[in-house]
Amino acid sequence: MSCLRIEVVTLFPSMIGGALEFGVVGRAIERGLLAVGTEDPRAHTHDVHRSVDDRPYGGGPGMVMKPEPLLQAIRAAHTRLPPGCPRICLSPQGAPFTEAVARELAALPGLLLVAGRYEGIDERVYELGIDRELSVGDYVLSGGELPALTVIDAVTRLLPGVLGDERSSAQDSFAEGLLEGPHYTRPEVFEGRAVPTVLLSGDHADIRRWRLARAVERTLRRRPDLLKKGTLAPEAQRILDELLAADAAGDEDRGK
Ligand code: 21W
Repeated sequence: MSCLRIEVVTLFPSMIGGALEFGVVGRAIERGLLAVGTEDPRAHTHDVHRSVDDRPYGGGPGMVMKPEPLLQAIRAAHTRLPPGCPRICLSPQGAPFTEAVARELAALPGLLLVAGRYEGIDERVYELGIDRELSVGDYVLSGGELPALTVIDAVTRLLPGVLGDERSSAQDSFAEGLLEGPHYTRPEVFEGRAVPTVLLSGDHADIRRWRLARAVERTLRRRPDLLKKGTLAPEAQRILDELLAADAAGDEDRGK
């Protein structure tokens, strides 16, 4: 049984610890599949005020994380990991964090995640103590802790033994690269809305085809960007072609 070790450098260690008690990640830790530690840069300050930030050279609004305590915290945390583990800073300037990146990280024995606060981090910390930068999306957050937790969550789900066989193999290859279609459970009619009858039919081939069609349709309407890579399974591509042909016919009828 392999175990992934993650160290998080953060000014708010309890924000990390508190979020890891629940659900899939909490169970992975209980079962020894994941271990998470934290390191607080404030523990590496020596002045009376325990300062971790300072004013930006060149002026401007906000504060910048000072290099000394942050780099010392990174080095202290890195020594608790197997040799060669990547030091990753969560940063709005980072490369996009994707499922492909999560798979890459889940194959490693350890990760060091650096969560920043304030307007930014002194550039020399990146030069001396960071191997790679990741962003979780194009919006402004107040710090790197929620992105660090996002990475931990996505990576943990990919560790062997964390999800049951059922859920890990459930995503069948036909539906790869697609959004999921709708889900239903009891009752059969809820506030006048019935469950689609195909799901009650017991015809598993029919159900699978219907689910794939709903997944393709939803992806086309909500996330057409996901379909521009030409990586659909042949059966999914055929459904997409039919939907696009139907859309084109509809446009024609409306005189477009
Ligand atoms: C955000 C620090 C923005 C500095 C416009 C208006 C880590 C993050 C973070 C943060 C700025 C990630 C500004 C997506 C994120 C993170 C803190 C720049 C402030 N710009 N992924 N105000 N979004 N954010 N200046 O924010 O540390 S990964």
